[in-house]
Amino acid sequence: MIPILTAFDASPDRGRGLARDTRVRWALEEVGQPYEVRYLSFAELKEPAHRALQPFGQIPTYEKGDLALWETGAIVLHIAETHAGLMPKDRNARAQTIAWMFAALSSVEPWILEIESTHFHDRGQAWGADRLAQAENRLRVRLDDLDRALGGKNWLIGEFTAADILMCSVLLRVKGEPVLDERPRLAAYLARGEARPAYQRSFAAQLEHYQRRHGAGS
Ligand code: GTB
Repeated sequence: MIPILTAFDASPDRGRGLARDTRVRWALEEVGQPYEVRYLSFAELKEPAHRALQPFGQIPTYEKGDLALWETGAIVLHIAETHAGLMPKDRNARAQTIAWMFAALSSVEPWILEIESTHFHDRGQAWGADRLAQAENRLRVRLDDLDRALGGKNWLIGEFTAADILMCSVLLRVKGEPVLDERPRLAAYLARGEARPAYQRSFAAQLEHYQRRHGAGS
């Protein structure tokens, strides 16, 4: 049975791979699981049919047989638990992998989202500059800690796991920015993730959809 994902029909990033379906595609590509995609307009996201799959009216979702799942952390964990290749067999290494998956989504990603949200919503507000400075500082501290924990390893727990898919996907949001470039080990870690053929395929698939539907130059 082929899983079906949902994704933006017209991703606001014009297919640069920043929407969260890319991390799910990446996981599926890593384990060699073919998938289909149902593309949704912004209006369709908020319709009852989609909210029945995703309570918050967001992408991505994952349907396979009688399972309908949402939240990228849960989806990637499910893929890792039902296919070989993304989750170590050793019990402690598995627990460490899951810890890093949570860390990517609850200890690192929120500060990146806070910066983006402040840029977007609070630009020009009296409190905007202070809020931005605070979020940027928190992110710097978190990335210093992440850098130290990664150390000289290629991947978070040594071997490549589902945790690296989530952590690299989160770091992609600050790719090319000083906060990442000033931490060369983290920039190199992200580059290793992006160089993986499975990531390349996931990126190409979502870009191909955007360009076919909306044009390469738009
Ligand atoms: N915690 C959820 C998860 O991990 O699955 C968050 C899901 C989520 O934020 N989905 C976003 C969404 O559906 C798309 S990924 N938003 C529509 C809505 O809430 O109405 C976030 C995103 C969107 C666009 C870009 N971009 O253009 O660069 C990047 C990331």
